[in-house]
Amino acid sequence: MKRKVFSRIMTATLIGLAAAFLAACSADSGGNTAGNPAGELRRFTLVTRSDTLNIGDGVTFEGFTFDGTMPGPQMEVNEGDTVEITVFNDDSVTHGLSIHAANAQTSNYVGNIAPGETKTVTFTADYPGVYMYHCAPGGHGIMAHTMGGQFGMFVVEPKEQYRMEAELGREPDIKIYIVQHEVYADGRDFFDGKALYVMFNGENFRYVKEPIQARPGDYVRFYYLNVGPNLTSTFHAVGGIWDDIYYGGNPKNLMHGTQSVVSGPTDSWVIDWIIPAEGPFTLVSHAFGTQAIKGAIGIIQSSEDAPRISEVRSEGRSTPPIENPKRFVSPFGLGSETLDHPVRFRDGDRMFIQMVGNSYWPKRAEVPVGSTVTWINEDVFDMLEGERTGKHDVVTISATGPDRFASELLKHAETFETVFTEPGEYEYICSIHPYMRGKIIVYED
Ligand SMILES: [Cu+2]
Repeated sequence: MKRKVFSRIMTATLIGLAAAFLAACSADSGGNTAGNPAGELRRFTLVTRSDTLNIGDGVTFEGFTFDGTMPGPQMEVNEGDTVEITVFNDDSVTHGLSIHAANAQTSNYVGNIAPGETKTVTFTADYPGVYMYHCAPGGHGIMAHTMGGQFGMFVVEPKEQYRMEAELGREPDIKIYIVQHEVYADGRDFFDGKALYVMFNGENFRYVKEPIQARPGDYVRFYYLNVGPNLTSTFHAVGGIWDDIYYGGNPKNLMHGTQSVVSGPTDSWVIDWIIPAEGPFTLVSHAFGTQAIKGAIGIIQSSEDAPRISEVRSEGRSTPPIENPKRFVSPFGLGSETLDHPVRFRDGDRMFIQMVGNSYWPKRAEVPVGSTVTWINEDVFDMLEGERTGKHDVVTISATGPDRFASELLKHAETFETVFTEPGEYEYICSIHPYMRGKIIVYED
């Protein structure tokens, strides 16, 4: 039966069940399972939705989540467990789930989940290690939704002990679960790999603001996952050398004594380390300009009298968004004017608006009366349909002037143009990805 995936697909009319699923989620997901005998049935429930999140320091983020946090819930099982994950799509757009801990094509069972629908996948956790999961509506949507905030960590604790644990005869003093991930301002930057922020567990400099407390000599284990979705990280402790590192977190993949671990998108490590002294140890992705300086820094504060903590979990913080954020990051929507600057075109300019990474770019364009504006679809994945495709259109949803426009669905490199005859503000969306928003401001020349 191993490695065999069972599907139990329940089509749903499930508003009543949603509450039950939410309750089940808080009851079942999360929590350390170490000590359970192997081979148990472990049930988890995830809820997909559109969300606005507080990501710290007066900044909010609008995207998609599992269970309302970015990263989503951390799930842990033991090697050999049977894992059942139910996904309820509590949104108006299609979502799904891809779970790397299964040696099986899980998106066949929990991919492409329509609004209001619930699907379940069951698999056995055959390989120990630290795994990524992410949204999987299918096709182009998989990439867009993963960038949009839908990802998390799934840990399969091994039957075989890690070397240091066996040698010391005890579990680590502290388990630190870290998901490194990028935040993008828009789909153009996503294409170009130009992250706005790079975070540990959902917040810039989260563990600089709240250092992780430890004592000299503590046995610390990191579960480190680089979600990406684009950048390759080099995780390092300033003032330390990693004692034991395990690629993917599998006890069979042991190496010793390195200054860093290299992780492409979705790569992971288990790192066992004895804290060598008192003092701060800065945790950092050593890609300084593209990652560390943008948020991928944390601190372990080591002192003899540090308060005792047993774990640091990887879920994003669950706090409601603040009321007047200084910045509103919305990769698919209009975002903040100070981030998503209006681009002012002049008479005689060629005026192109790209559709790229499920966003319009520039999101706001100012054009003189009489302008012809051309939209061009730079998304390449133009197969499939609905949430799974990179085909887009432009449709007016509100206007203070008389001009209205509605294009055909554009495939890659196809264009649509329209002329603006009167001043006004014209807001538009993509009819099949309605969270994509753009604005044309027509001014008197
Ligand atoms: Cu999704």
